[in-house]
Amino acid sequence: MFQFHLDHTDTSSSARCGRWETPHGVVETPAFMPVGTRGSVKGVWPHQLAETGAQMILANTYHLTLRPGEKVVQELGGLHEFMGWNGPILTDSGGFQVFSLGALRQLDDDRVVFKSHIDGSILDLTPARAMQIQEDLGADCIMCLDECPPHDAPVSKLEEAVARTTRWAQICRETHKRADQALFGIVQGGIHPQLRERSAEGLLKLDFPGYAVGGLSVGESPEEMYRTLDFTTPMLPKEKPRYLMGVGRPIDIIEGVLRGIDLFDCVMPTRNARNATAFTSHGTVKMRNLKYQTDREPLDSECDCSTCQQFSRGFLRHLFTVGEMLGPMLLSVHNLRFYQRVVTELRSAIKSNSAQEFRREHLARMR
Ligand code: PRF
Ligand code: ZN
Repeated sequence: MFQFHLDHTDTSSSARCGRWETPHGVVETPAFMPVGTRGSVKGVWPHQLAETGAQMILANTYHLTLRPGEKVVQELGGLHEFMGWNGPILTDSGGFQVFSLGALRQLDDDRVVFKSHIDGSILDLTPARAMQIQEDLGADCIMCLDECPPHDAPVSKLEEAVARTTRWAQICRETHKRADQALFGIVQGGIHPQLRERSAEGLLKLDFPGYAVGGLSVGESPEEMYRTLDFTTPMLPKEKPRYLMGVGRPIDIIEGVLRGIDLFDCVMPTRNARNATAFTSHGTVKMRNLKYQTDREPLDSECDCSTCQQFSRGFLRHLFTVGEMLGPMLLSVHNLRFYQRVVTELRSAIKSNSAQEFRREHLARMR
């Protein structure tokens, strides 16, 4: 279980393509995972997700433990059966959501206490509890409980976060029992080489089946994020999958792949779709714009998604103007297909040693 075969490494960069075997199927890497925070990729049927080329999707421990509760999900057959997605699933551990949703109450050596954003009840998340919840949910790949400080946190706070994340990773490693789940360690340490090194070193001793790079896309500049990847991915074992959490724009995915990242997730394609923002082969466009009122053309003439095969820009604009739910649904499918084409094209570019060239062409097209 969870064999990771590297097929090829690009000669012009650190980009690699591979095949990751999970109990619910193979993931060809580099891969992009759509986000289904509460067990649903908003507005998109599972069969449509598969049609966009999605192989693996992400769900969140924090949201699912609050509602409906992991025991309910377990009772209903586990996350795959519950959400009607029979492919691979990854769950995030909950720590990051506690911080980013401002639910944080108290952070100790051994736990993070938070107040539910739903009913105000107090929840107590320990590394062991994060493992129990994720075992009950039953995803294929689960994450250690970590601490992700904001970008502007003082270095002393970043150091504390690395120490806490390392200690918690140890507990997660010892507590986690399901052999049909891969548990990933998460490297923290902000944009500081020494802290990333310390974090990676502590996690490598625990010999996880894969490693995530956390703590990025939290307010630093794109250049700082790329530089951090420049020195962080080489600290991680070549023969194991590497996952860059919560990133990002299409260009960030390309830059991450060039630096040796295999897995990505981001709410951007679906969240932007709900705000009427479309990714196209020539950059992002706002579908509410009056200039589309009588436009008969498909959203993107170079797109092969089901939305672009059937509907005009004029119709899409109309849906958003009047607030029809079909607007976000159709645009989510289109944006997700755009992201999947980026990673699919990256995989073939890597095989022909032209990942750098792909990046140049992408930037030229977007201008
Ligand atoms: N840790 C966890 N989940 C995350 C992050 C992190 O650092 C990020 C940072 N971009 C997104 N999601 N557990
Ligand atoms: Zn399309």
